[in-house]
Amino acid sequence: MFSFFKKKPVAPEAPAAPVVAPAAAPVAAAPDVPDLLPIEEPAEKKQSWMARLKAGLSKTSNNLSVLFVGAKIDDDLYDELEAALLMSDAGVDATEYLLAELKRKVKEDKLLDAAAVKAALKQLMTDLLTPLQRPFELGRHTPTVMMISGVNGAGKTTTIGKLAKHMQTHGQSVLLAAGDTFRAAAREQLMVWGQRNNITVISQASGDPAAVSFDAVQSGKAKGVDVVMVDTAGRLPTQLHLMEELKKVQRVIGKGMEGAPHETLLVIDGNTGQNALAQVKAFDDALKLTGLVITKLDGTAKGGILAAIARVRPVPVYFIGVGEKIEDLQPFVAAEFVEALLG
Ligand SMILES: Nc1nc2c(ncn2[C@@H]2O[C@H](COP(=O)(O)OP(=O)(O)OP(=O)(O)O)[C@@H](O)[C@H]2O)c(=O)[nH]1
Ligand SMILES: [Mg+2]
Repeated sequence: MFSFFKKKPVAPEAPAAPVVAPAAAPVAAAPDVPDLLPIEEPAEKKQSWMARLKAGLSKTSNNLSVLFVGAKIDDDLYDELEAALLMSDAGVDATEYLLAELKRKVKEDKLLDAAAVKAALKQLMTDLLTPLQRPFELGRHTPTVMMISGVNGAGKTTTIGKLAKHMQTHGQSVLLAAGDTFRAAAREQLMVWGQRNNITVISQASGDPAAVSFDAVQSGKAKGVDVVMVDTAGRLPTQLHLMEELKKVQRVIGKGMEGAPHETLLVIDGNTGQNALAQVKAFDDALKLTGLVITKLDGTAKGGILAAIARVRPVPVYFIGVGEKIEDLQPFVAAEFVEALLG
């Protein structure tokens, strides 16, 4: 079973979300929102996704796997494992944590062969990453307002495009705000894309990102659309005035609709190494992120950065991307990811 979005069929004040949406959804505000669970992926599609994820993370998985081939369980193995984890972008904290836990497990369970130690590492990694796994919920608000942030070129606009199309195929109406008002080309890119895909894009030539976002939220409310996604211009966390501008966009969205944005996402390029962790910290400090999207795991990404995030700043990872096609963006599933990393 494979789900892309999780629909929230209960009223906001209701307690914990059910794992599977009941068939008869008692939604007062949006009675015609279709049930989005479960969604079966064709086996061959799912396979090609795993193959791409595996290929993307092959550098790390090769480095880790080779250590365990016919290895003795000794200090040399632990030293090499430490180096391989650090090389994978796991960072010092997660590396030390994983090594200490692994040593404890080896002793406790009296593990004697390398394959069993590798299996124990796999389990530890899965346990570490599982808290990052969180289904993306739709249907709780009308509209669900999402704001997308990130450094330049991380994959924000591409991700918005893919998410919009996925949402459309799940019967959701989508409206986009061209909040990247720095470059005319960025606005054009989104407008053309919107026309081609029959998705309304709110844009303003006179570029104030907060105003565009406000308009989009107002329009989304008036039209009763399901999802409003606000694109923003790329910026570095060190560009303090631009970070302030982003906070303003977020505040003004809240003036357009109370409680919005319901999701504030950070898009990270999976190839950025340890700097990705600095990005998560800085954007989270500024915006209180609700989730991450990690893109470009098909390139030279090493994957260990998720372990670093899990240990140091555990913001949920909603989606991961392994390419530029629509099906290349999928929900993050810890067990799948670890299979690709240590399979
Ligand atoms: N290989 C690969 N390329 C990707 C992926 N996601 C996005 N890209 C590419 O990355 C480049 C930048 O993507 P954009 O979506 O424009 O990035 P952005 O964050 O909106 O960039 P700015 O608005 O300029 O800050 C484009 O060439 C995308 O096609 C991915 O998962 N894999
Ligand atoms: Mg962009």
